[in-house]
Amino acid sequence: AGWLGVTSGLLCASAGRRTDSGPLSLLHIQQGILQACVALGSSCPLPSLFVFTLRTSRKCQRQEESETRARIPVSPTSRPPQGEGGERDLEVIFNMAALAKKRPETQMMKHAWDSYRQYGWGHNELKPLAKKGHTTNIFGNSQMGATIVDALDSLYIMGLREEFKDGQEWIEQNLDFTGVNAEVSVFEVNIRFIGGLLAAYYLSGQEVFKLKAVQLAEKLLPAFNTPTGIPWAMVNLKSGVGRNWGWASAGSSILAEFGTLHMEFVHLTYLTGNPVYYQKVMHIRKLLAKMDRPNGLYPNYLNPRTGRWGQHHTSVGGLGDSFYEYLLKAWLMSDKTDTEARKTYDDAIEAIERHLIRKSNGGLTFIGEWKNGHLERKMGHLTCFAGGMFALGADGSPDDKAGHYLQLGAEIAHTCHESYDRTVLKLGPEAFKFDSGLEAVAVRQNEKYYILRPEVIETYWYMWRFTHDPKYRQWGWEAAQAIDKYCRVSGGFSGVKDVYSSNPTYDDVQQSFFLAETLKYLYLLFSSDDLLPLDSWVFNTEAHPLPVLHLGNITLPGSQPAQR
Ligand code: DMJ
Repeated sequence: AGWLGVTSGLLCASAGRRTDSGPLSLLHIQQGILQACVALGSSCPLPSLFVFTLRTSRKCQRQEESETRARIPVSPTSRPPQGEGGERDLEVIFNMAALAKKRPETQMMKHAWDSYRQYGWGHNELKPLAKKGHTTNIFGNSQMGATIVDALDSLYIMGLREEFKDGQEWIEQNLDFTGVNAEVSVFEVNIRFIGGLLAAYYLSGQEVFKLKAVQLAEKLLPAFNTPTGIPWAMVNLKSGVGRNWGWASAGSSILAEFGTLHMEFVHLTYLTGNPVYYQKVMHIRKLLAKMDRPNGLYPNYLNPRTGRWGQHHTSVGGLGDSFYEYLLKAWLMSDKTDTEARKTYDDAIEAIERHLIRKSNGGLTFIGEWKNGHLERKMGHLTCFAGGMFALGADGSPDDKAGHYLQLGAEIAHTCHESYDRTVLKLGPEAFKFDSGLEAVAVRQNEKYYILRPEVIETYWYMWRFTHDPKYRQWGWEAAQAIDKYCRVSGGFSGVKDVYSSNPTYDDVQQSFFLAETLKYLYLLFSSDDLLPLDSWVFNTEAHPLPVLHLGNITLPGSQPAQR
């Protein structure tokens, strides 16, 4: 019985769940240890076993807390009509989530938020070492509180009530786009601000979030005034003048930018009844469908004046990534009625598998980059999200290949875990190679940094949801511990410049996506599947959950009747 206790503890520790035989108590496991030690005599490693017991008990306790959270009623399908009952739901969720506040992921969130609150409030991001606000060119010179908007739904889900209210108050009083004379990235503003506001609206029912999302979307619309309707990468929120990044091939717009608007824009039309948003993104889709694709692949660059591809560079990481993600998610978000999106996704992935996915000599599956007919055997941290995407798209894939795509997802998760495990800090580099004897390691100094990115943990979470293999929780826990150990500073969390150095320097930026994505995916990884179930919610590329639209016979303004 004693050893059974220890074994059960091990099971609980590795799976993060209670055992079938019922809840474990600390006493139960301690009894097991003592009995085992009596049998082992002087060779009994009592101190280590005691440490193990305490750790195990903590993990089991965390699981029980997350199971309590499972009862949180967050399915959007059961929401009261818009604007009614939001406050009541809020109460229920926050009360039920009281236990969640003790969880390590929540504590990390609190440290990140409190630091931003203290030193960077209202700025877009935080410099956690300098202890002041941080601004990047993606948001121009604005002070639009990107971290507040990006973090809202994570705060909500984690039950951080005061913090959520504080963020809401700031938004009500300060988030006003009318006079903002800043040139912002259309893509970044869409995924972080519009996505964040819409998710906060759907979760809390507070009208203010919807209102602000629509006001902001209006300001982005001039970006679509190009000869082809493919939007500019940047737009000035005041003048409406748009342009592209200077570094992009031949004045092109970027596939992952103009191809990552669909989810938010369809929701905007759904919520407002205004067809314009839906029409803008469907126009992009139609235009792409008519174009020739070299080797069946989508190049990352498209010129919005001429409608021609720029450089033939295809990537599932930076510049390409979320275009593929949004094809799949458009289908999921439409309650699987948007079969055109699904078919486009399947065709794109088929070509990617043929040309970009390989196995290294050491047996690691990787996704390379296609440059003018040549495969570069390098994979980015950003590309690691694809493990989760393949798993999410497995169900519904053609030719009964569900098992194949789930397996591919698992292989990518494994490769990305290796990229973490082969570093000194146990944090993943920005890019890693599979060449000349190299396996999942960065070579160039400017590829060795980790900037609090979420993609690997995102994939662990999807893989956990679809397989319940405890290794994904184990890997997520390793990453959480490494972040807490090496990226935590007194003024928040910072990226590090070299994951292969035991004494790394900081980049002094607390990215808003750390609060929106990295910590949210970690939290979800250790929560029950009932929290934001994947048949009711679809996460935008910034981890903002948007509900599946069960439209039935209703048609969106500007659309054709939905076909099953
Ligand atoms: C996030 O802003 C989004 O996930 C985006 O799609 C690309 N990556 C960053 C975080 O790494």
